[in-house]
Amino acid sequence: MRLDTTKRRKLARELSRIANASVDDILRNSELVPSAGTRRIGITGAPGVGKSTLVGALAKAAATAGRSVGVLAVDPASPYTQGAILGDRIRVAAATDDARIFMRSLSSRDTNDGMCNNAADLLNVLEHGGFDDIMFETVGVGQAEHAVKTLVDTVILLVQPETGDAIQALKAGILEIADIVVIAKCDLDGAHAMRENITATVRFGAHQGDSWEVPVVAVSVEGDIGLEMLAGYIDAHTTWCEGHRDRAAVARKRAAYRLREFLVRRIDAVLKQSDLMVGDGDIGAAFRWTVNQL
Ligand SMILES: Nc1nc2c(ncn2[C@@H]2O[C@H](COP(=O)(O)OP(=O)(O)O)[C@@H](O)[C@H]2O)c(=O)[nH]1
Ligand SMILES: [Mg+2]
Repeated sequence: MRLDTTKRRKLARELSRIANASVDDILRNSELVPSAGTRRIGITGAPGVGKSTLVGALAKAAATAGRSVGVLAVDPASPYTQGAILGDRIRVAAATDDARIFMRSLSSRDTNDGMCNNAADLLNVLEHGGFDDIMFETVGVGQAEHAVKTLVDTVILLVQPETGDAIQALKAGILEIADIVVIAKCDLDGAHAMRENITATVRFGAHQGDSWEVPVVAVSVEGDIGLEMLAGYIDAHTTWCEGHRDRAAVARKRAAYRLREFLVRRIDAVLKQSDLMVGDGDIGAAFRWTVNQL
């Protein structure tokens, strides 16, 4: 599939509309386009770990192989706009000219939670762009961690040598959400030791309790190392999902995520009005008042 300018603009406009939609807006048009069943790949990790660069390289490789890719990043620092990757610091800038690639970044709703509004709806809209693959880049903190696990099929977690990333990842339990761990920027010192370390941890944890063994891959986009191997693991995980995941159960989880997000936003809106009531001491009354406002 190739996107012409008209299709690109239309998709970009639709994504903006959904990104800014209130819960009521969404519910008014709640016959949301259903998921098209497109393969969804989540790329997550700390800011600056190399997510956007890796997404650019993976998208470019896919496009070269004739696949089309739609990318959504929840991070305004990600250098994408209306279907392009910005800035010459990204070596894969050529990817942007590829008619098979569409990239878009959005702001997260606040700095702590790392997720945008209506993520489930945005991914469904992107799917209906007709791409072969969808990639979803997030910083993987707060709600974003839960969102990426629920809303994508394959979660790729990036960690970087020479930082506290590995320790942080272990502490935060974020390794738990990974289907594939990437030691990013493996051209930097310490990548090998880190790979050993994380591999041991992942094996020890054997956290998924199923037949998928989480691979730990060292990748450098700068040095063109490990990209093919990573693409191979992504394909292997897709095949594994087909054999081991119940699509109906996945759809139910995604629907539950969507409902929960709407409810949380409504509760937040109501709480903004009920601050004074909570302050006056009668917590039971405040609770009943708040529930009644929903
Ligand atoms: N040495 C090295 N630097 C990289 C590599 N990949 C990305 N970077 C650099 O790391 C910085 C952050 O990259 P970016 O993709 O924006 O990270 P993000 O915030 O996780 O999306 C940029 O300056 C990149 O050029 C790599 O493979 N090796
Ligand atoms: Mg980025």
